[in-house]
Amino acid sequence: MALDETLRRRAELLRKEIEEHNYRYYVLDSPTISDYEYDMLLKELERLEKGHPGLATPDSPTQRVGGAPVSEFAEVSHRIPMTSLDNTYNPDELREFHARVIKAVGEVEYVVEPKIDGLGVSLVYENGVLLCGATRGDGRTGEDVTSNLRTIRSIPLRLRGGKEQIGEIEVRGEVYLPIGKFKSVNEERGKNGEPVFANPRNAAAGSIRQLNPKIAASRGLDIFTYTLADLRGDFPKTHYESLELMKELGFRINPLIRKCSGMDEVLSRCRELEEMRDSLDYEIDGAVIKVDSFELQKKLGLTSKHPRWAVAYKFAARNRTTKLLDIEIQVGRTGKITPVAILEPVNIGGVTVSRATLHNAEEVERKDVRIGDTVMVERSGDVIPQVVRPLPEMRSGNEPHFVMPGACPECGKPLSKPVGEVDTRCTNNSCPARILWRLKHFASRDSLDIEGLGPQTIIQLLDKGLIEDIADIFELKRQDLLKLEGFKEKSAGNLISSIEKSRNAELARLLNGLGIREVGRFTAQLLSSRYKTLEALSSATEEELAGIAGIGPKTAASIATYFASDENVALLKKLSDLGVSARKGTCGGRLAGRKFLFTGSLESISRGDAEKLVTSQGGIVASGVSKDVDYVVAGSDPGSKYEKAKELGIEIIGESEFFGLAGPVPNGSKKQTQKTLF
Ligand code: 1X8
Repeated sequence: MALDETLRRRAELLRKEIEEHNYRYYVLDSPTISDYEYDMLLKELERLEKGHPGLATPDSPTQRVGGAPVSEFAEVSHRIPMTSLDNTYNPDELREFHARVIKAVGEVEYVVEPKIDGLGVSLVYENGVLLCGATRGDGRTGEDVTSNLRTIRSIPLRLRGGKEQIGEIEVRGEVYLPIGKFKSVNEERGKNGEPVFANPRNAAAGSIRQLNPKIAASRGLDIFTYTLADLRGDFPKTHYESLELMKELGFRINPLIRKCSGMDEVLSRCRELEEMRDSLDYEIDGAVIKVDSFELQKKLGLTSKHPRWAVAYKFAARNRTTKLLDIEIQVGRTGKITPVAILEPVNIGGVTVSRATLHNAEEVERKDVRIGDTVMVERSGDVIPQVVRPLPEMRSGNEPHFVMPGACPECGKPLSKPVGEVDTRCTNNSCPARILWRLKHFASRDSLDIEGLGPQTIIQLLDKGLIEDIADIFELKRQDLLKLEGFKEKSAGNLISSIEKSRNAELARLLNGLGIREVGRFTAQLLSSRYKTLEALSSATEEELAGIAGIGPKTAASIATYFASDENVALLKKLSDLGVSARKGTCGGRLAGRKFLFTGSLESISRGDAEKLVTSQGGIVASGVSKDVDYVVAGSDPGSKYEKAKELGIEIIGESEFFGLAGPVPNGSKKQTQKTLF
């Protein structure tokens, strides 16, 4: 075989394999190889294509990231218009919709789906390969955002299941930014002095309309697809079947979609979806109800604007206008100053909102929010409510501008705002607000978890001068506690014994509790498994820390700075003199030091959650089979790792044995909800 042919075949094989892993990771949420192994495959393909440009194909996974920036998007006209849905706002309106359907075509089955609050897009495939991706635009004409959509790993670049011959299809769906990603994108933008996004939908729209695909790629967009159109050949008879077909073709379908017969079932499913609203990792603003049969859909037809066979049932809006009564200054644990809007209380989707973040002084200025303004307030998922914008037409003209004070409202020391930074800070380490935060954080569940030492008790202890820093907690006596309001012999005794218990805390908890900037739970865990003692960590150099996988230069610098401060050294000595010592080993410790390798797909938990469970219990996740692996956890369809593990005589366990060792499945594991998919 000619060399070129060998290389071409290798490239083809790599592309197939990489897309398969993409699918397992991004669509099924059940990867079968480690990130490292995946990167190695991708790197090999990149090298091949770079060395032999003729080998590159448009559906290659290397083409997902890094197309060249464009100056504007081309227009795309939709062959089938992208209609919008008619909205209903209460059960009565939904029953009216049902009555119209019944009148026209008789009894029907419905499919009820969550309505994703994102950005509608269309994806056209030709001969099984993604040809064009466009925004909805005005429904007739959208924008060609193919290079940005390619960066979404759950969009197949090539259809799966040997269906390449399927001809030309169009798939529609909703691109969205997961709420967790929305929070981090906004946090980053706030830090850089860029305007924050009001909600995940704006963030998704802004990301898809990025002219530079590298930026779009960095945001972490995802998609749920929900419509299959224009398929030549064997077309399914119902919408539900078309969803199943889309799943086979490699598309990501929302796991909460259900078939319902009759309006009572539909309404009860809508209520269930509304109840789930706050626990999802994406925003939904309602439910979509569709007639399942395509034949009946066709019979029902369209009005000039909307299909007659589908309707949206909208949940209560997540934004409301209210009065901005004042802007307060909040001092955080690290001294960061946040302007907080004090609002006339307003109910937003079942939650009373009386405070909202304004992020920083620049943001207040940019939005031109003034005290006394009527403002639009928005709440997404469990994110802190935000002031989106003022309504200037409601002004009387007497609304004063906000002025950032020059001194900390808590300690009176001057505030500092280094040139080039966005955040204003109180740099006084002894600022009472900062001390209170530090103590609360130290006693909190993720840190030392001192039961009975809540914010109210801490405030009383500070007020009475019984504590000033975290070490003072360990000098408290029963008599001290009896001086506090609400403390009796029993409660005082209980608190003293929970403080005693935490004197010998796990290193990861102690590290988290110290409140070192950039060191949260995860990093604390990582550091504690690497350095078994606080002393060892404190003598690590910045370079050494930066060399640890998972620790960035900023975190390394922050840790080094923490341990270089005389004040912190004195605090740590005080803790140690009081007998506070970090226990060796890591948090939880049920799996301390034991190494696990996963292969095959797990039933009741996602791979990511299973791995987190291992690390949270002090165990280690291995990426390949080797003699030092203690257990191989085999799910269904285990791969070659299983054979190799058998060869090496490593103990192979199933899922239930794994949970026996590690403890129960944590709540909210993604896989638990996905199990019900179809
Ligand atoms: C819009 C949306 C639809 C669905 C989910 N989210 C949306 N935003 C769905 O069908 N599952 S359908 C739709 C439309 O037709 N405009």
